[in-house]
Amino acid sequence: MKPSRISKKGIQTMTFEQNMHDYKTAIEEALKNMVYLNFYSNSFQQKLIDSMNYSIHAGGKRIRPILLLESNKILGGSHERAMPFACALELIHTYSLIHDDLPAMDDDDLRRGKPTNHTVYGEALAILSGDALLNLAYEIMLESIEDRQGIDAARILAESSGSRGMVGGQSVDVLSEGLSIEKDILEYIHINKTSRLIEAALKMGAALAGGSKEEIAALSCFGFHLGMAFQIKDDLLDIEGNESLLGKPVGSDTAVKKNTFPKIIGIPASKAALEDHTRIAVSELEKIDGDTVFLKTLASYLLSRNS
Ligand code: GRG
Repeated sequence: MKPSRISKKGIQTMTFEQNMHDYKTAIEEALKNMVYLNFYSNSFQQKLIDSMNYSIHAGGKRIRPILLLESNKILGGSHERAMPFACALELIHTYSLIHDDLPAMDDDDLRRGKPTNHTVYGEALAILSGDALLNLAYEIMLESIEDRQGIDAARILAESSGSRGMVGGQSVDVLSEGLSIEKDILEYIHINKTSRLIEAALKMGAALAGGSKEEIAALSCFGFHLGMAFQIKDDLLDIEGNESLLGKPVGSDTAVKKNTFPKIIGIPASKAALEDHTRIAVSELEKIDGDTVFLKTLASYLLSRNS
């Protein structure tokens, strides 16, 4: 990784785009090298492995593992040690998208610009590949745990993605479809369905680096608000986005009568909430004594993203 400019803080940093690209390449490489996904080639469960690989390598933005690796880096952690945890997080995110697209949930045909997993491999294999990715995530983390910090990181992911986090949020989302809900329920859904995993990324990276209580709290708070902004932006893109850039149809939330921020509080208030969450997120970084320029730029990149 070559440094290409000097930041305001006088620390040599790469340009944001180069940094994103390098992180993404390293994550793609680590995901490709996961022996578990290549190991069983030509075996009886080959179709399952193909289906898992299909979604993992379908071209995600890798935002969550990037956030994990950066928060770990800011606090002086080891990139190599954090990478298996970053991969585990991306595996859990990918499983959630496969299951979210199923006919029993959002019933979507396109994801990341490609046919969804169940439209290619069938519903049964899509369910099973999601299950297998979830298990693989824990297998990878357990094999990488060296100390208390690794245990903490794995526990954060387990809690944030389970019934008190992402799965809990998804359950309320599914059950409230077509119903008229209050803003606090909508917030519960968004906090848990989307924000908790983004917050977990920051928290896991900080825990792996052995960050102090205050540092972990500030990075978590950054992640929480960034996650909320991310979901509100997703809701807005479903109304105002461009289908070919998004890689999925626009208007699908309205079609399935989903409860979204624009539906409950309107588009102008949603845009204001998006900016508020981004501003609060960035202000939390002032509490960190390290180079947070990349995270700040990433927050404004997500605010203006179109995919
Ligand atoms: C099925 C247990 C279970 C959970 C599903 C993540 C989720 C919970 C549902 C996805 C619904 C959705 C589209 C929410 C909006 C925010 C979000 C998670 C978008 C997808 O994440 P990106 O944009 O996707 O990071 P890529 O493809 O870049 O990885």
